[in-house]
Amino acid sequence: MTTITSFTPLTAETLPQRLGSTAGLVGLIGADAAQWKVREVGDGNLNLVFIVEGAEGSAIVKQALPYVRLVGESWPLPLKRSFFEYHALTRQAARAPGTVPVVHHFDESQALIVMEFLSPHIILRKALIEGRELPKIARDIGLFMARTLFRGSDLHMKTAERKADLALFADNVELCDITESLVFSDPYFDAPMNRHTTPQLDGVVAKIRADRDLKVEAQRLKHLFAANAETLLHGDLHSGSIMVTDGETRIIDPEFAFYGPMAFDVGMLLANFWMAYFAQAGHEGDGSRDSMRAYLLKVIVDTWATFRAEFSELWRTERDGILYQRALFENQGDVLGAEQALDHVLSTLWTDLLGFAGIEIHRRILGLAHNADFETIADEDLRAACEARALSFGRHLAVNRRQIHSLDEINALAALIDKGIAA
Ligand code: SR1
Ligand code: MG
Repeated sequence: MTTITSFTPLTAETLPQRLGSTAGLVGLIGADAAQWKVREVGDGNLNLVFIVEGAEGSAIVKQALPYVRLVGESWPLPLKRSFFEYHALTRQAARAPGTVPVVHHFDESQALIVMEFLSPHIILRKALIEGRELPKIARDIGLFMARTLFRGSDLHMKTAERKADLALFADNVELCDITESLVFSDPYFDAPMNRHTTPQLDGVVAKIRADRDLKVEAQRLKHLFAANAETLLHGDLHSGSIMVTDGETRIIDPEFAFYGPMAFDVGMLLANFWMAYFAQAGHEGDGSRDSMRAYLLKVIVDTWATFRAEFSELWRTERDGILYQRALFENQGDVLGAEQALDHVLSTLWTDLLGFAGIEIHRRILGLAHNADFETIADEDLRAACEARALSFGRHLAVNRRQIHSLDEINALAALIDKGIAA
């Protein structure tokens, strides 16, 4: 093995030589590094990702780069995001067992994580674009969110442990900054890295930048994101951060992890299901997607129902932190008081998640980082029509969220907008 002390990016050629004595990798795939087959498969915005196959198995080696891969070296980004990803994965594995890839090795100086290669899993976003109706995702993701968000918060954690963790993740500044800028601000002014389907959406974009109510709501939600350190978030929970088979769901890529509002993860996730819904019209070349549309709206309903049920169960059984202590409620025989408090927590979460969902929709169509759901629609007029409908829906979510009381109600509106009956 070559000993390298300062950070050096791996290549498919250098990886066997550099990691040939790494116990966490050798133990997994076999010791004869000369036989390893290595492919770089990273297609995300930030990192290198290698699949390494040896005589005895396979593994993923993920390495951060000192810049944003999507943009290039002109946008430096610290390697420490790999440290936060590693620590987030260990916490998620403890709080929601079986939901994230198993980590076998972490090298902080090389910003690399060796982890389980998930196969035959594919990225959920790709599956939804293909029209695959996966039977387990709503339940699996609903449970993942409830367990990680509840168990990482002051509702459950011991206060000293939680405050130490809060301090640890507070240093993930640059990745928070990406979200603060790209998600909450850039789409609403002429930011240099923005792009949109042009000229088709030019008029819509001008209207959005002049939309005072929408901009105020975007900033109120940014305020919440920046100031409400409620729990350890995944931080980038979209359909590109989830790998699936029909029978299994795993959540990947928590490098944006930090302490923020619970509603952010839930809202971002549901927004990506709604965007998949509005993109279906662009993927109808091979036949009607009506069944897929109905499936996606049901996934949204079922994900939230699972989340609520599990969060409520944890509230009743694992509420051992500093908030809403049992001493004030159950221990005085006031079970209803605890239920009333739960209702308040869930109702705030509901309103906020709708807002975050609306904002996520805007940034995926108007900002730097777009979604394959829309981007793979080759006909630009059709793509723009799908995007315009999603934007109109996203504005309802962000601006009118306090008046929305159920998913049935908002999904009915989504269907009317999708059919061109409402705007
Ligand atoms: C510069 S990074 C752009 C986006 O990619 C990541 O997946 C996050 O969603 C981020 O906002
Ligand atoms: Mg990612």
